[in-house]
Amino acid sequence: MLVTNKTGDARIGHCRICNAQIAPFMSFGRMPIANGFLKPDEIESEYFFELAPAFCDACGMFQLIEQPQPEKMFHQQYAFYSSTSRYMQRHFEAFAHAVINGPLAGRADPFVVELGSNDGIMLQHFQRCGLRHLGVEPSANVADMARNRGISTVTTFFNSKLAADISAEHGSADAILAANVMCHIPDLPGVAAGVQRLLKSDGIFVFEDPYLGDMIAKTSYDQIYDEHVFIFSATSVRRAFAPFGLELVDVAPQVTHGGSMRYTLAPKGSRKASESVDQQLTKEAVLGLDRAETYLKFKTNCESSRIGLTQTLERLRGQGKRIVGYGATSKSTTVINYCKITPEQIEFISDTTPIKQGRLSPGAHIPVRPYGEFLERYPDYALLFAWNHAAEIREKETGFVAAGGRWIVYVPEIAIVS
Ligand code: DWN
Repeated sequence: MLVTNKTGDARIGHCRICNAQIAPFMSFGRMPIANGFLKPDEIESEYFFELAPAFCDACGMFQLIEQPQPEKMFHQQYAFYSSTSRYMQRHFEAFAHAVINGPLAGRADPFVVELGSNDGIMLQHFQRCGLRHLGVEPSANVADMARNRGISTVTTFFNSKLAADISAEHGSADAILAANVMCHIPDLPGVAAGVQRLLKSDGIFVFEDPYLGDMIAKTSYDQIYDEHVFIFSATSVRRAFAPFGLELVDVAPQVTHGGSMRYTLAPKGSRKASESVDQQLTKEAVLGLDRAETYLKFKTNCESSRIGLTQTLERLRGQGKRIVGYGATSKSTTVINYCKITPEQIEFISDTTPIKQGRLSPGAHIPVRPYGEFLERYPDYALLFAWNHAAEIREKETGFVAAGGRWIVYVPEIAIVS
């Protein structure tokens, strides 16, 4: 059953995929919009909801019990631009070329659709190769950026009706792609129906998202926030898409976003599944991803992580150390609010994204400042909120470490490193 709270947001008692009864196994408490970086005069009207995950025993889907309305999260002021990381730019270039040189190779005039195409970080490679493409992106500001770069983009949410419209205008798609998008969509069955409608009978649907197995193994609970209504596994993806005639034919782990999985699906019977699928399903059973006790242990690990981080920050503050956050990530909203981190503990959060600078972090209202301020006067410690970009960041911040600066990390465990 789906009920709405007094602000009209969906709070569920049944699984979004299979309708079995579900209940949260833990709560991270009252949480603001993860990308809701705000101006001081917006504090009064700041929106909160309860961040509480549940695991469906019946179909294995990990999901939020309550998710704010999409319009509260994705809009003209959406604060996340995919192209902020050089590493991610290279990742999406490689993703695009793997599709161009793999499943699209030899096809006459192929047509590619990307769901949640953001600022065009991936589609630009199809455009440069002169391939027919279309991005579907609901956040107007990032969609405008893509269009300004010549990437065909429509500003809307994807569903079965849009699939029919696209198909009527451009024909069926040879490939439908999505990166860090599918896990954001509460009506996954509706999107699966749209994919089924738009995809050619020999087409492929490839998407990647943060992987449940990594999140459990690393206690990276900060992957859980309003936008991520699902955290997928091969088990849950296979079951969720099967009713729409889409079969999981390949899985490939990715290092991005702290551990992701790329899933390839195809119309049933159109392709032979690779061995990777059965291997991953077996791995997930061994990891216990299908068992309720795994999530109770995860809850205990989250609580230990919170205590460890809080104590570390208090100890350093007691020593009079300056601590600055590095990367005003969506993930940091969960950490900051769950651990009740305050502007007294963290002086500011450094971020390279102009739209976040000069604003306050959601919930805790820690100032977000331009990266230049981090460089100008290094703090004693930097709390690495953008831990998923650690390799790229530590490579460029050798000056900080040389000046005696230290990183505070919390994934996979609390540590101070140089
Ligand atoms: O699914 C999602 C993922 C893919 O991206 C979205 N729902 C939203 C977003 O999540 P996030 O905000 O946690 O993503 P990132 O990529 O971890 O965010 C990195 C942040 O850190 C950006 O605001 C840019 C900033 N940054 C920085 O200041 N200096 C990043 C790098 C690499 C840097 O060197």
